[in-house]
Amino acid sequence: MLSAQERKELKLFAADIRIQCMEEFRSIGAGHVGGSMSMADLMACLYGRIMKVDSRHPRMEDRDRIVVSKGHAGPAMYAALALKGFFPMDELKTLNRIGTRLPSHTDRNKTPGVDMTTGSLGQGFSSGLGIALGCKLKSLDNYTYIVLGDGELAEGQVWECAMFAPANHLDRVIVFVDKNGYQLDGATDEILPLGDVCEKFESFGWHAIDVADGNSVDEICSAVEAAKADTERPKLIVLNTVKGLGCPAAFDPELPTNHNMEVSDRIADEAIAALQLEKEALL
Ligand SMILES: Cc1ncc(C[n+]2csc(CCOP(=O)(O)OP(=O)(O)O)c2C)c(N)n1
Repeated sequence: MLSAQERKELKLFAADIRIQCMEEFRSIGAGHVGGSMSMADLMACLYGRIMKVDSRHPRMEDRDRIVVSKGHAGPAMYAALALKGFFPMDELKTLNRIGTRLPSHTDRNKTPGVDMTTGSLGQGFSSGLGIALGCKLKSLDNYTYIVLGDGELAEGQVWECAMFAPANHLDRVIVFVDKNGYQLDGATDEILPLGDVCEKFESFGWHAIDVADGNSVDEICSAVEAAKADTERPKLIVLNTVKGLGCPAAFDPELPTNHNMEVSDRIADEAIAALQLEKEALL
């Protein structure tokens, strides 16, 4: 359970991640707002409390590994990494520009703190399990965290992974599904209904946990604690989140989708002002 101080710090961190995401998008005029903003609280919990990582030694051998398989949400990961000192804050404004270390989709060869190159949906899950298997074979004392989107679950590869992890006793794997209900151009359940994701993974041999409010730092941290208490099975945590949370323009009924949207100065300023108010209310 989080203390009041810990809760406040994680919420402030999440608000800062969202603010920096908006600055990144503003710098290039557009971006994957929806899926970056929906997982900002998860990034805050992982980098603010859960993960064993060191900005001075991003390749430390026994660090926890993280694969953001929904690689288009790289901007949220970059914001967390910059705020934690993995690279200078100024660099956030180079998002997706020629020569940048911050491409729109995460790249392990470019960005300090990024463990796997992703973007082709489904593949990060396989890579993450391969990393976890490697860590297990080396007897490293660490966890591998993998982040999937709910639309990503439509990839056939995901279900190969669902079989692979329990069969290989990957008990130090925690997979999050950022279940924000939407994918690129519509509602996930209209495009390919998922059914009961927890029940499906349980039937494959996973320990699955459904988190009602996946944007709550308390609920995210409690779910990870509960997951770690099971030392036998791989874990899946479904986070019911809101796509675009923190960017009012993402909810404009005229906007066909907030998956990848234009971000003007007006849109960025409006979001940042609201997020600053949210921070002030916490202080
Ligand atoms: C294999 C593959 N097919 C299609 C795409 C194009 N694509 C990029 S993001 C996206 C939707 C992803 O939806 P979801 O996983 O729910 O992500 P989120 O809503 O969290 O951003 C699609 C289809 C891709 N990146 N990879």
